[in-house]
Amino acid sequence: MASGGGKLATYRRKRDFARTPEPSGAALPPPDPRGTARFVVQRHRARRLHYDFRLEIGGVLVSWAVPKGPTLDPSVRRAAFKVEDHPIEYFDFEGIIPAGEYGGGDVIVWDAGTWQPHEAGDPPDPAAALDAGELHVDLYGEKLRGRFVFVRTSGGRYGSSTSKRDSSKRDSSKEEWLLLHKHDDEAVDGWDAEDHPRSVLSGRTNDEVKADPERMWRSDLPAALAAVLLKPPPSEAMDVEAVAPEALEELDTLRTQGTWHVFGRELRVTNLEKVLFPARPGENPVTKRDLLRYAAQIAPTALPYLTGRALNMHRYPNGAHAKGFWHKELPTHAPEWLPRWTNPEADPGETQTYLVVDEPAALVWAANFGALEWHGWTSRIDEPHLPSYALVDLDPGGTTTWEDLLVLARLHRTAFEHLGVHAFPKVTGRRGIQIWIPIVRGPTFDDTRGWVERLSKTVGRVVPDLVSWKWQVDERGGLARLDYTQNAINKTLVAPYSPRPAPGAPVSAPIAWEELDDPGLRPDAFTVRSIGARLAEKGDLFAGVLHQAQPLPPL
Ligand SMILES: [Mn+2]
Repeated sequence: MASGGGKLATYRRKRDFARTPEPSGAALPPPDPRGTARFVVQRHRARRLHYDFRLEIGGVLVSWAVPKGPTLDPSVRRAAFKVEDHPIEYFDFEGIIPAGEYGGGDVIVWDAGTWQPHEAGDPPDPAAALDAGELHVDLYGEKLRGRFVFVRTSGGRYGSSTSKRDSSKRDSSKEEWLLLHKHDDEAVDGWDAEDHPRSVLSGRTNDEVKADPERMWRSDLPAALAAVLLKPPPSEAMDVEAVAPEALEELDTLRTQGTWHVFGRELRVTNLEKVLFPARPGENPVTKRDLLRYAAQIAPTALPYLTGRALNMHRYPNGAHAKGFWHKELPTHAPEWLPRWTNPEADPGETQTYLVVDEPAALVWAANFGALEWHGWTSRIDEPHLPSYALVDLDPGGTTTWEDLLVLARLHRTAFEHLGVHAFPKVTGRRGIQIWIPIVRGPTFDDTRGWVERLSKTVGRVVPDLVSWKWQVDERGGLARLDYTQNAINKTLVAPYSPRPAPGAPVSAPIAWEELDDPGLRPDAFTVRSIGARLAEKGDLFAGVLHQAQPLPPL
């Protein structure tokens, strides 16, 4: 079995070293080698065009360069040259490799999915099959499907100069292999990779990625850090301009109500002096005017997480100290310019038409409507049944301390690191922590819910005294719940940067993973008054949720 040893061990050591004391990831089982693992094919224009075919085996990406690309045509055999194993972090890399470096050029994620070994022993041992020079795999990708065979033709055990005894020391990167597709239901005569040139990750071609790359691979850095973002944060990339200073001045000149000209719209605003959030000690209370100002100021940052999604509004028209209620239906008196979506599947009596915050003035309108909390759907309106995130909700119980919750969050951090999954934490603004995992669209809510359930149950088994799996709050004995059931259509978690109904107007704030080790971190520390300075200092720590969509690895 190939292992994650050798040079990859260096990456691992560095990453583990960077972490302060935390529960060991050793409690988590490695991905089952008999189960389904991931594969990726990257179209790589280096000195010569080739396709890098990578299979996840034993914690690394076992790789071949296929000059003409894989094909579904069973009458064609492609030459495939074994190259060095790549770190798992390379799995979803798309971008540029600097000229002059090894492999300098541009890379797209041409296909990705999962695979299973076939006829590789019982239990299957794909690493041993590779060593023996023949591996049969069933691929479940977007482009590549059906059974493929890798066969070594030279440079290995059956090659000219290498004896069987030397096979463990063989330099496998010199091997020549053949790649072919079997005659099966997925075979397509005349199928050519070059006729299918777009990335399954971004929909872009190599030319388009080269012209406007988002990431660069820095091979001098540890794999976990090597994919360097080249783009500005999405708030800027989305081209929502900051609210005009004149608009903020106008808001301050309005008395208790009036017409506000903001983001190119005329908004009727009311009750501007009303206190919506009681004061924290030593602070002034937060009025509706303050909330509208915040909505306008945060819109460029918050909008990328809300656009294209139905919005469930949590309204507190009488303030955070009174009872709130869900309001999903866009009211008939709403201005005509407000973007909206009518759910074609809504039954009579269910919400028909939702607000969609596709422009910044729509967020200000929602705030004026008393929507203190903003909950965008997990799926987009163009495919409401396909989530774009998987969600982990660390929901504290009555006896769960903040330290307990941090233990749970750190265990999840270890799990994601172990799996090579990009995941992004935020504090809720109340007592909890959520983790959002951006995914390439495809899995259903059943899939994401099952995946998060398996992950969280594995984590929960490490600390059974902290976690309850009971459905009813009063049966949980005050323990925390790892709430995978939020992965369902029209279930929502509070959006990043949304205010929460509590004194001082705390907001749900993205955090860096290392902040879990900051003794000063609190789940409700950041408010509508302080989040701006944090953003100016740290940027949008959630940006990867928008940019790093990934397939979920099998669990
Ligand atoms: Mn390559």
